Amino acid sequence: MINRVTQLLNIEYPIIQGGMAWVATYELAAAVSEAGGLGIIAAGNGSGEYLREQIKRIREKTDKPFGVNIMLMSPNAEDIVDIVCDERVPVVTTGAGNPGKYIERFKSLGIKVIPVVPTVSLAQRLEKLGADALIVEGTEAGGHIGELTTMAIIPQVVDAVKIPVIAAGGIGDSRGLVAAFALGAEGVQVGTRFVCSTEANVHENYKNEIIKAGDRDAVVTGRSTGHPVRVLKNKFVREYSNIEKTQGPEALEGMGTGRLKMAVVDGDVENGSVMAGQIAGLVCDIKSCKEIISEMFNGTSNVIEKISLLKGVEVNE
Ligand code: TUI
Repeated sequence: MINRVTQLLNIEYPIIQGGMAWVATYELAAAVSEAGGLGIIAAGNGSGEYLREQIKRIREKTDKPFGVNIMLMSPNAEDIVDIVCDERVPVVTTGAGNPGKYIERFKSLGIKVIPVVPTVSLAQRLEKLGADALIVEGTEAGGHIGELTTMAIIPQVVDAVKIPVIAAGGIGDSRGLVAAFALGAEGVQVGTRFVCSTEANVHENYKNEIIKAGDRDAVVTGRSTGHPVRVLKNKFVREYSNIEKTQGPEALEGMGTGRLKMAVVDGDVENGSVMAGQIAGLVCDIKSCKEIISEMFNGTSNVIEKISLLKGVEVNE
């Protein structure tokens, strides 16, 4: 399959793996890249040394292209940018902020830049500054989120920019893939579905929480702090939400620190933060990254056949 996204990234299928902190290690990223997508190592809140080691390991495992996600709210973001440049990582995705001031430096080194954006205005600003493509993420996604839904924001950004748009948020199977392309996207970013892959180095308790989740279990916390985060309901979410309601956002300061690692690495899914998107209710098994990708792309003809009655519909006036 050839389009602007596969050509830009030198990959077989226009699918990027989400840059999920603690989850997106070199093991998952290598598996996604080997399967023909673009695997992403999440720098998260980690140190520069951690990232160097991850880059070294993915290069030992695959010679396919990969990327690094820079979480711009991280206190280490500047160091991470230096390492990405020093290592000449092929692709950078960014999240949780505006990467404008770094774009020129990445581009001068031949590093492709794909920022995650939640709005039309940021999309237009970053196109002007030289972004190669945009990941436009709807509020259905897990983790730190914007307000607009994938269905509403994708076509608005597609109409506002010329560079390729990659849709994210709520995409986990062939139907989501076809829907994203129907909205004008030329690629998809998938997160939650890849957490439940055999290759994701994630505690089995975390994977099981996603498998068990129903349609209303992925809820938004911390709206009052200005940094809303989508997570699966648990004891921590109940305590956090109670404090948010009764004492206000100031009382939440520091309460989230270390919680994601607690869930992903230690498997404490009651006291930790189990970030996942609204698609969690749709994920009910663990598959290899290769199976996930091939089922998504092989399933598109069936979906397109089902919607083909829309072709040539005429409404008499
Ligand atoms: O970044 C994400 N998802 C994340 S980051 C993360 S780590 C974290 N943990 C606790 C609290 C907060 C963060 C967990 N999940 N997705 C990409 C994304 N980026 N979603 C929304 C945005 C975004 C928001 C505002 C991108 C740019 C932006 O710009 C604001 C500005 O400065 O113009």
